[in-house]
Amino acid sequence: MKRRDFLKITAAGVATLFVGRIPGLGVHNAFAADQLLEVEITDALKDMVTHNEVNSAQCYFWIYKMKANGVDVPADCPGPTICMLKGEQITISVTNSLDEPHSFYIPGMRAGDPPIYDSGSIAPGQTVTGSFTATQAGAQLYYDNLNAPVNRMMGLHGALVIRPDVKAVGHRFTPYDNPTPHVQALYDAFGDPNYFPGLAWEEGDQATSTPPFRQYVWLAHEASPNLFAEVGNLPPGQLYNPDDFMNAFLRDPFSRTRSNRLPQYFSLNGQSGAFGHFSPVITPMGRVGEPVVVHILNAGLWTHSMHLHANHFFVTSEDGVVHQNPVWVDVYIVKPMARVDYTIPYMRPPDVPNQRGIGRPDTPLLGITTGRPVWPPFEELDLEFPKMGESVAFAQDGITAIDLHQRMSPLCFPMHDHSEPSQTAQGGNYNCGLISGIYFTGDRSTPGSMNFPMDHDFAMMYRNIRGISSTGPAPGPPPVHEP
Ligand SMILES: [Cu+2]
Repeated sequence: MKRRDFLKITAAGVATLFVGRIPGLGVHNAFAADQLLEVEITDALKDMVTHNEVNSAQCYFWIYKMKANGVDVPADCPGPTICMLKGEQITISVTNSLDEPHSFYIPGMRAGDPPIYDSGSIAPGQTVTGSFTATQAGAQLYYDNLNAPVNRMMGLHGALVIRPDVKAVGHRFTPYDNPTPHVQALYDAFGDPNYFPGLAWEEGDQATSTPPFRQYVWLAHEASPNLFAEVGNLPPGQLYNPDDFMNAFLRDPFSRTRSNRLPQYFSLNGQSGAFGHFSPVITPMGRVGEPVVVHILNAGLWTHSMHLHANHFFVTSEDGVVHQNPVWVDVYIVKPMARVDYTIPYMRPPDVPNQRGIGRPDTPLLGITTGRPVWPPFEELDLEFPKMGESVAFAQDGITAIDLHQRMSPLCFPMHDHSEPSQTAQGGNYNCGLISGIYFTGDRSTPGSMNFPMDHDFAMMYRNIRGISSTGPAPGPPPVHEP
């Protein structure tokens, strides 16, 4: 088995390539691809989430390794996220450095649309050059569609996000070039203080490092070190039978020694557990009322059911089709190869509805469950556990008083997957799998709430975002703890 590259585990997350004029999202490893993208199809050995001195925990992958205008993009599985504005063009040159035919393929955004790009079969050692124009807005996978699903599952996949370049007169931007009336109405309501007291989706604010068009990609995949090594060890030119691959990956009997070929690692954007949860390109960080859209792409063979805490989200698009009536839910099914957009409104958590909606000033403000007002957020304050000012004693440890109450902001809530096997690594280690979260970092409409105490994980996330923002201010001292 060749291992042309070695990928160390990192909390940085998958790199993002911005083509042309897209404003920076303030994310790690952001490159402007501009025109020329050189892609090499190669292989790599990667440290996995449980890797440490005792447990080597590595996995073999096939990867798309890229150069943007001659500059190396950090290699990983999946490949970099490519962000484009509708109308922009990219020149792409793909070289196959592996031993069997491979491809670079981007299907159309909607079923029946022609492919955005198709390199066709690229022989070992061969280079295929072409170009494509971003003619449809939305999020889509790029992947190797040969010997399906083997080549894609081995790691040859990544995300492409295309944003509309114009909006309808009198309306706000949505992530779509064909929004339905209800999705348009939802995005029009963002930024309206009567409904969502914060910046609209298309609005940014450099002073607070808040980018416009806040978008994230959750690219789901799962890896089997034993099966992937088996594929990598085949003699040059020999293909792994796809049916055998599916059977091994999904139906191998369980074993206590990890010798089976079932997936052992479940990831978002190639990251698992804490590495995913603390990655600023995976876990959204925002302020009350300031929406983000999360493009969920499932490159794997597993069905997911991703549950976001703190906020219900609107499912605004599915498989490229914008929903007529975006449902407002807290968990939604994501099948293999499915594409689902979660639009997260960033309501103040918990999103306790009043009698006619969420905190609208012109409607009765009584909470459905309590009959008490939902604004100011007494319910949230009451839900602090334990209540503010109360202390907990651990007599057996000689500790008499610890104030354990959880504050309002900054506060991180989890996103976990209701498909339980995905929450583990190597058949154990719960919470080492496909997870993410959502951070609330204050409320710009409430005086004083932009100054908050820092804790370690929040400070790390905040530094990450401020430190690498291409358009925001230089990193400054962290906000101070209010007395
Ligand atoms: Cu849940």
